[in-house]
Amino acid sequence: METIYWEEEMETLPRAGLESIQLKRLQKLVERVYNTVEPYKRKMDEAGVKPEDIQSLKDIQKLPFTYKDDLRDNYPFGLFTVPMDDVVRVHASSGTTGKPTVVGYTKKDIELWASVMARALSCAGATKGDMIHNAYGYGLFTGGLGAHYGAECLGATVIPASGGNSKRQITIMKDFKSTVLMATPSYALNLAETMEGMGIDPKSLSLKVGIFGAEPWSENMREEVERKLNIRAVDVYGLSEVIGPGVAMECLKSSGGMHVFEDHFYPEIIDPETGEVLPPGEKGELVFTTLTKEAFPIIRYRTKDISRLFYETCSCGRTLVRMEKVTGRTDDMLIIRGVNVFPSQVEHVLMGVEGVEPHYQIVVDREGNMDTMEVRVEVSEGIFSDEIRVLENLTKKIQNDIKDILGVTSKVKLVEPKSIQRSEGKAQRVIDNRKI
Ligand code: DLL
Repeated sequence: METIYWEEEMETLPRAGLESIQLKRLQKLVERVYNTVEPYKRKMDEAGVKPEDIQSLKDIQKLPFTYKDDLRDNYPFGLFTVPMDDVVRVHASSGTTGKPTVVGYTKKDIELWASVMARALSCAGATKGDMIHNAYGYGLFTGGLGAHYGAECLGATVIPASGGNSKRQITIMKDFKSTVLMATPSYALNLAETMEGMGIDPKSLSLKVGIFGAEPWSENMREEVERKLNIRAVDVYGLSEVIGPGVAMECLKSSGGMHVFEDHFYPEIIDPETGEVLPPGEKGELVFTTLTKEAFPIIRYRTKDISRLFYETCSCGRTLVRMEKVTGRTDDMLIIRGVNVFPSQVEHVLMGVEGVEPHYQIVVDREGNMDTMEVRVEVSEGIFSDEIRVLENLTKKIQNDIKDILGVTSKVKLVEPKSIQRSEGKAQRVIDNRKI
């Protein structure tokens, strides 16, 4: 397959050239933020760093981190660097824990966002000839509108489907001959299942590729979605605090990892405990600095997402650094009787077992002083009506696999097909009753 670039010059620049652009942009950004946003100035003064101290890219390490709490403390618009007259759009996170975090964009920011999303779409081989079915939710969530503007910028045709109303979505996908599907991976699965229920063979659709993100999904889940929808499935990463979708994107040739559009978003990997920057290839917390955003730039934002960075040139020709698939966050790690468990590890185990469906939930509770973990997973139709012995063996197998791979004892409950709530956006995989 031929590689398509949206901004070839930037994407294939030798690293020295790229780094010199990054440094110039960083210096300008720090100067502007220091002089326009009081909370940034205060934090820099406390750390004893001035804009002129940024003489090399490495000097970024002198700058203080920004946390989600900084956004909350300055709710709603306190970290914006331009007058509200210049802000043309705001988005916000759902704020399930505390106040929502609000982000803003100037006209130029919206253009930048559209262009990075167009670059992301190109990584997946999309062109102006494509019919892009956008099932990311439209609204305060950045997924829907972010993907939408990117598809338009590319010159493709976009179907603004949003989440929900799955049967109608499938009819539209079939009738309009959608070639690209954009959705959360859990909603893509929901669509695949609805399609099956409608008796529609995915091979009869025109879909070629799915661009899935906004939540963690394992390699096993990728295989499942690819098989069920008869497509290539690629990963897109982003977060509203940085811009929304379009921060990084997997290409069709990469043997793993998403290209970070680092001429705009400067990534670092740090040790989440000490804050020290880790060498390339080491696993840690992703930190981002936006180099070119106007209304809401952010410096050294602690994403809590766990990843690694690889600087080798990809076989697609892009010189942009790649970030490993995000499989967990520093704050979604469950500690079950002292053992660290990531929901993605449970997903990995489940997807490797024959007879179970990719619909599961992890319920954590406390009995006396003991943590308990119950994994509820749907079994396939055939298995559910099988003899009790078959079900018992399957339960034991899952329990043993979880114990072997994760090192934790869990209860396993096989549940009826279609009994776990389906996602129309980001799936809720964990119910932690200990926090209630
Ligand atoms: O989820 C932006 C987005 C929309 C990305 C559509 C991709 C597609 P937020 O709602 O601010 O923004 O959530 C950001 O979601 O810090 C990660 O924890 C998680 N996340 C996003 N993309 C991925 C991914 C959007 N590809 C938070 N893999 C991030 C794993 C992801 N986690």
